[in-house]
Amino acid sequence: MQTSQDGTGRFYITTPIYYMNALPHLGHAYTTVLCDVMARYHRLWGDDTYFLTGSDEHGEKIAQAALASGESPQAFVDRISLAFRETWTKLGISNDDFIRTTEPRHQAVVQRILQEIYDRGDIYFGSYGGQYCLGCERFLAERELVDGRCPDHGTEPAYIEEKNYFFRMSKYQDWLIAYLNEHPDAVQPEQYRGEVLSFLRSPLEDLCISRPKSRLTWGIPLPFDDNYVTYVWFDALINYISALGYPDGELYQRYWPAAYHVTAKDILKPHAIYWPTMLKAAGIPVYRGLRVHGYWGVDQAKMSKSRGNVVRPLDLSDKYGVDAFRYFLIREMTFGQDASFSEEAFVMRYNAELANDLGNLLNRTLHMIGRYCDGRIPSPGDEQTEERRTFIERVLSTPAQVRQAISDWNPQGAVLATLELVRAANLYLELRAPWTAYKRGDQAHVNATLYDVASALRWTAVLLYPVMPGKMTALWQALGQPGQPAWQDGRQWETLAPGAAIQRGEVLFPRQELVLQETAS
Ligand code: ME8
Repeated sequence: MQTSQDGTGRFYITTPIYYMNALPHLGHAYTTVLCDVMARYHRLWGDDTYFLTGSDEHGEKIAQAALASGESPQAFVDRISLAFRETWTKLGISNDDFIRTTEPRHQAVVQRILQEIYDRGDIYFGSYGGQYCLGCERFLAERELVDGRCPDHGTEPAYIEEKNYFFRMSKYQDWLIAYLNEHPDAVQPEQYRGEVLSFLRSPLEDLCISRPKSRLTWGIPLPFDDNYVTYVWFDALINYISALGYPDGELYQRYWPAAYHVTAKDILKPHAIYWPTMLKAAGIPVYRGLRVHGYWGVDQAKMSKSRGNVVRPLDLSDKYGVDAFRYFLIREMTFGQDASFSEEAFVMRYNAELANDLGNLLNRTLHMIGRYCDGRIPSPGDEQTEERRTFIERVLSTPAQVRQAISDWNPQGAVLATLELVRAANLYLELRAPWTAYKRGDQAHVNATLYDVASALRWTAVLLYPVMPGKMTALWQALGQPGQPAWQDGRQWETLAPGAAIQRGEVLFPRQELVLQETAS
């Protein structure tokens, strides 16, 4: 059976490399957790998976932030980049590599690609004046401005005119339109693909790809003119292949054909327009897919430093546990749409779904297995009733639903399908009432019921493992299973071996009270 979306059994997934001008917030955590969850699902069913994240360390925005904090740019990015890596470790992120754009391995590839495109005649020297948004680190077309301001940053762009190098992006406009039409899967969800195609209906301008060193020194020098450094996007996008050791690296050969980039909608254009045309100009195949998600707001407002409502991921994971935080992010946001964060909603979901639905099911099941079955997973027996068959069918169809949801880039759907299974198991317990069967001495009924529910819990541990690796390992071990949750293909029911001794440890998801603290911004 082919196991990945590209039919090769391989899966390469990347986060954006975040700007190292401030500490990570909820938005960065979401994309990174999401990619981690996707990578872990693919690893679960045996795909050869590679997961990359990293840091974008050059450019004016970062040089200014370093200046403001009184540090050299290098010392500043060293510090922030370390903070990002520490955050990812604490959030259980299982990336295979972390690329920094200040690393020589990256700079060498950027210079090589610049030279290649220059030699092919697609980079030229010219003069340009335009509206530059520092927040976006790009020139905005007049038609992108709203009331003279950048719609994303709410700031007025600065008019900049200077002599620079340009990438002949306009030359690739027709090619890109044809490519996107022939590869409808390249940019998804559909609304974002539509946005790109609609932007491409107007003429595409060439891309300014340099900054004079007289104005900015914090960047990679152009290999063909030492008076200039590379523009941030031309530098940053290349991380996706420099980290794989382009052009000769084994990792590049192995993973580039299976590449999926994940970003939020703010950087759709650089990823859907600049990057494919850059790749085309350099003679490199286009990535397999760009997957674009929406924006997190906080309590219905935009998250921003000036509003003082920036959500720090470690505050939440320290308070409620890393797995609960990961669960909420994936469960709450529908991929592609915007979502709003509030601690009330977080605690409500936690209590209803993790503490009640899942936590109580586990507590009751372990308690009854302890009491009625000598603390060992009972034998399933051979009862063939309709209600039992229906439940078993239900359990066995869930793994396929989860797998389909992941292949559709619907991780929320994967979580909800598993949650439905948990709810069905709670109903099954009520319906079968093993406690009354025990009183009347019907041990076969008790055993069959508790075996079935324990099997559902076993699958729950497997199916939610990518989202909550720590807690689902604890659940798995509570059921007396060795090691960590493992996927088993096939529809066989008896994957849970009878006789295993259950382990009753700490409560998996203790109920939480909502305590809101004033947090310093
Ligand atoms: O754009 N909701 O870096 P960046 C959801 N360095 N996701 C959010 C978010 C929010 N409110 N805010 C940020 C850059 N993100 C470039 C990328 S890639 C070659 C170079 C996430 O630090 C989301 O993934 O501004 C978004 O696309 C990214 O952070 C932007 O990060």
